[in-house]
Amino acid sequence: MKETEETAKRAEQAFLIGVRDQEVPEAEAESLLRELGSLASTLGAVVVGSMTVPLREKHAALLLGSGKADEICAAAKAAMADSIIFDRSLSPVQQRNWERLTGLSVYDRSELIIKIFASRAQTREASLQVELASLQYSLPRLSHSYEDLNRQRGGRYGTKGAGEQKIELDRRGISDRIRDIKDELEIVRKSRSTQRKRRERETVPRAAIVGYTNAGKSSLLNALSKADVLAEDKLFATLDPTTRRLSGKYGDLLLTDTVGFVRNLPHGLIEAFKATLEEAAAADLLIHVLDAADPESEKHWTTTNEVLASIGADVSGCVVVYNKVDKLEDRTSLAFLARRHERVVFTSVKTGEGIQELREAIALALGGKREEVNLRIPPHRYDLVAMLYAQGAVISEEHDGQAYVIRCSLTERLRPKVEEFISEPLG
Ligand SMILES: Nc1nc2c(ncn2[C@@H]2O[C@H](COP(=O)(O)OP(=O)(O)O)[C@@H](O)[C@H]2O)c(=O)[nH]1
Ligand SMILES: [Mg+2]
Repeated sequence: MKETEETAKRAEQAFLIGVRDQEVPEAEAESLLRELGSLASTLGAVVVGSMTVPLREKHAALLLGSGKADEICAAAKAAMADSIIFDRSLSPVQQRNWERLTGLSVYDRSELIIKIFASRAQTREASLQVELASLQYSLPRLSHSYEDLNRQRGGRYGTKGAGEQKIELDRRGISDRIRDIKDELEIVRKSRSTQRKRRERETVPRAAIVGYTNAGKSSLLNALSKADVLAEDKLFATLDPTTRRLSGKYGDLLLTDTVGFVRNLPHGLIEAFKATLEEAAAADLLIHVLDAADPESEKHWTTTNEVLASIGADVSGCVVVYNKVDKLEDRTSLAFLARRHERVVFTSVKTGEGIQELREAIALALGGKREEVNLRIPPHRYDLVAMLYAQGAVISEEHDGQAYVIRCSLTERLRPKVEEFISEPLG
């Protein structure tokens, strides 16, 4: 029992296996492996080692030859790994064989992605999409592995309805479940407006960080909140773990890290991905992070915007961030990029360059959507005055004998709350 508790507290230690073959040359295999590492850390795992192996012919039992398999097994154990994650699809049989061989939890890229989606799904729709994807895409593997993970780690993963229940389902039960999910999805989609109403009640502006996995989204979120002492104290338990609250001269803001885009996302996962992204992407401001040193970043820019547009996100006025500029030997291309985007910041989390500029760009972009007004608030509604102060919206306060006369700067979110007390709009 004690041992289980300790395992549950410790982060999963993952050993990653990249695979190169005729279709995936060395350089691409390495970059896919880096992406896999970033995905693993998104799930909260710690990467304790990795290896890229050549695949000349596929072996039915273990994908790789038994000599390579033994080598991987030894390396993973030496690194004290709890799990081995393959960058290539494993069949259910191969997965089982690997687990028998190593005694560790073994899974592949697709399953890792589904686990991330499951852990990030905030809405009913997203949870359903993730469950649907997991049932359709790789059920035998998943059911087996969720069961395994739940046993090993006290049910930390897939706890949002995507995992546990379906283990008991037989094949017929599964197709029934798929039909039920599709029915429920229809209903949930129709009631989307309810979710939107809930969001409108939030008063703090929200910004979401989007972009490809490995661009540095989580690093930037950390860097931005670290520079802000207040942010640490304000890590409210009610916020989901990917959201931080920042404070600044323009008032508070919530900054959300989203599930990153993934290269070659399996088709069956696209809807689940969009649903997971949707809630965050409805933010007041999008911060689009790109890897300045990645030759593919131009392509990533286009794909990201296309997907965001398809889920109805507002990509206009977004803050574009080219991160990892420390990796560039030649910076001449940045001048071109600077002209190309309306709001662009060049950053390096590694050196700290541009982080302050980014904070200002975010504040400015959000501030641009503010409106200055005069309010006359009666004494019995002092709660509204207090709320405006809490939001950092108050510019000046006076009392004219009957009411509080407040000059303030309103966000789109705040406006409806105090609308009836607006006495005169200011220029
Ligand atoms: N050289 C360099 N590496 C960075 C920078 N920002 C992030 N990284 C690294 O890039 C990898 C991916 O970062 P992460 O924040 O996990 O990316 P995410 O997947 O977009 O959240 C990590 O190994 C980071 O340490 C940067 O500005 N410069
Ligand atoms: Mg991340």
